[in-house]
Amino acid sequence: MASNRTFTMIKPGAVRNGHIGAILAKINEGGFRIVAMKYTKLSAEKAGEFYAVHKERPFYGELVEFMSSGPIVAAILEKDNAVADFRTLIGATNPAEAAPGTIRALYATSIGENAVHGSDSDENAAIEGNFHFAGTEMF
Ligand code: FUP
Repeated sequence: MASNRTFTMIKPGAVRNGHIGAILAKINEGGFRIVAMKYTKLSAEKAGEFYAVHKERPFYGELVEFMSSGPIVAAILEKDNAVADFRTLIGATNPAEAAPGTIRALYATSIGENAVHGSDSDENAAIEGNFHFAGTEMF
């Protein structure tokens, strides 16, 4: 059975470009309930840890640098079928391929700076949520 939680980050580029409010509105309109949320900044070490699965990829260094370049909004979101429905809401990794109206189509500037993160599985949603939040910060 699909879990009802996913994890997201509004990435530094979208924060810098003033899109926090608009992205939260899309999340709200998409029917997601906020379980946990914080405005924070990843150190390079923490960003590297979060994206460790991509360690061998050519874009890893740039990804870590970008993700630690400024503040982010991290959140756990709840909805039936949360992981899949959130990935539909955000669109393809490459904004040039993202469906019209999706968060990445609207607010991402490139594949590397693609506005938001969305967990790709129930297992990763739980791991990523626990990476950023203590149980006492989830409501
Ligand atoms: P997604 O699940 O859509 O966030 O995409 P991935 O897990 O494949 O990629 C994670 C992040 O790595 C992306 F958000 C941006 C970065 N990335 C690149 O910079 N170039 C690529 O070709 C693929 C991913």
